[in-house]
Amino acid sequence: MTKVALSGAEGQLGQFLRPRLLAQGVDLRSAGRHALEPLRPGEDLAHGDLRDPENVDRLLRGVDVLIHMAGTSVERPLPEILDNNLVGLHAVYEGARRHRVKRVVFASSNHAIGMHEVTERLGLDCDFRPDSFYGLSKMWGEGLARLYWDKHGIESVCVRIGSAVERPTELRHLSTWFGLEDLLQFIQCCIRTPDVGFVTAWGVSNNTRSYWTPTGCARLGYAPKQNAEEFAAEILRQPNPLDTIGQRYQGGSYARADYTPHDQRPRDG
Ligand code: 15L
Repeated sequence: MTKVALSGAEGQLGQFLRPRLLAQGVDLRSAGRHALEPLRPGEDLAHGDLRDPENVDRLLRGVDVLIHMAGTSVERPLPEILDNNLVGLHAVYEGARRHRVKRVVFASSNHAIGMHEVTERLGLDCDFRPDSFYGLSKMWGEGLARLYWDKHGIESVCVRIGSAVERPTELRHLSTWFGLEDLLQFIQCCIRTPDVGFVTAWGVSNNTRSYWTPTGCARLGYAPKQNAEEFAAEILRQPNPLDTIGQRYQGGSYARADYTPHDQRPRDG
């Protein structure tokens, strides 16, 4: 039976996935930075800062597939991003190498490409255009995952997660929503598919207004069933919380934050 580890189990997506994967009979080890309360007697748990190789060893011993949800998941000052999303991720991939983990599911983000304008429809081969240090760390993470596949044979699924929330709540979500049932299906595909090699996929539902294509992933057998359009009428009645800059870029508020207006940029020679 496939042994699966889930890091970041105390985070928003980890909290959603952990009980559901257990209920489906997945042989799961869950880990957070701090000790977790067991959801059932004898649940396999680990914890600790993943920059420490001993904690990584406890997380990965005997594991086939790591669902790596740990790390900083929003924009933060650069030193925090460097520690958690670069140093921490490197420690995890080195651990995967020590323990011959077959596959890592790396939670990348749409913010790695968030400076593309909302009028663009992007394929997976689009240029990286990070909208924040957070997005930049996800671009680096995808590069690290590629390195460990090419050089060390560790498979990775880099999932560029859109807006993984229970239901869309603002206009941007009509394009970026990753419904939680689709997220669960996506993770199940990542666990079950025999060989994937290195694959990048959009973590997105089958949204009519998606910025990204394809919304599914043939290599994983992922075929999203949810569509944010179902909520469109309700959302279109509400004001858009983003200002004109935020509305212009796919990354929304991440693109807006710390944005230098054109009249304050360097002048042409
Ligand atoms: C992300 O990557 C973040 O982790 C999440 O908090 C949201 O901001 C999401 O992207 C989004 O773009 O909606």
